[in-house]
Amino acid sequence: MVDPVIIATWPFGQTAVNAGIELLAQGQPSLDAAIAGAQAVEDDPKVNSVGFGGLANSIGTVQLDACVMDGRTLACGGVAGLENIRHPAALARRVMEKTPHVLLVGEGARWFGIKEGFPLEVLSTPESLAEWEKRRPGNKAPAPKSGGGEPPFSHDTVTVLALDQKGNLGGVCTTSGLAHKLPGRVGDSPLIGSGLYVDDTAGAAGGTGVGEEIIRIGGSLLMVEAMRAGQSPQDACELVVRRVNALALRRGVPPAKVAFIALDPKGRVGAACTAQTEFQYAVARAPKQVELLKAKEIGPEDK
Ligand code: SD4
Repeated sequence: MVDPVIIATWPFGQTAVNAGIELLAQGQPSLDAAIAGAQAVEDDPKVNSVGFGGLANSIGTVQLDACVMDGRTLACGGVAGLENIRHPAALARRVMEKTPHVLLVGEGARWFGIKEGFPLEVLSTPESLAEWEKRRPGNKAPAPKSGGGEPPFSHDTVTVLALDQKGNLGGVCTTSGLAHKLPGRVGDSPLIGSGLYVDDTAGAAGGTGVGEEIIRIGGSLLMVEAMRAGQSPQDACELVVRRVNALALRRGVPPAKVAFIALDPKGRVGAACTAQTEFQYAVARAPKQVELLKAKEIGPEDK
């Protein structure tokens, strides 16, 4: 039997790993634990970047992105630009399990959710609307221009990676994406290989931050392939951050704020982020043993 472990992005990842480790300790599969953990964050209205209470796009509509992946078989599913359904990760799982497809978008994803019995809801809260208004472009000094043409926002996708007692890996990535994004904009989070990739034979990896920069380098697949080639999860995360930095240099822009986490089949974890991202992540190895850790920051000049 393998000692289970679960890892999730940002301080609210503690909510996710707390929920997920209970299931793992009972012998539940990694994907179930990762989805339960992600859903605890989706349901939290205080987290205004994931699920219910997420920040809206430029025309005031909340559009959610999510994907899930099962490391045993590489089965995966995703939804993008999803409106009015608060549990995009659970719906992504239905795409994986009940359709021959990997990704459903927009109205089609919503239609599928209704068909699957998901209730329709207004996802904005008075608090998320107030925060959205505060962050309206022009309401505040613009953030420094970066590789992603980065507007002022905080980075708050929840990506959850889990290893269960049988040694299988599962992962979830779920977000409302960048606040004030263009309607229809899809980030890295629902894209297999970008926001998430999971393969039992190599490792699991996920990202958060400016999605355009993560998509550009296929961030999560890159990390998993680095682990397959023998790198530790920590080295794999640092490799992709260096890739983001090098690409920003080539493009003549400051590196975007991005962060990555990784977990291998041995239960080793890693995390790294670009400069000034101040990325923290949560790790649980047993119920009541939750740690919040600070990721290594790597700037363009760091070797
Ligand atoms: C996106 N990667 O939509 C997401 C946003 C994010 O922390 O991670 N914020 O680009």
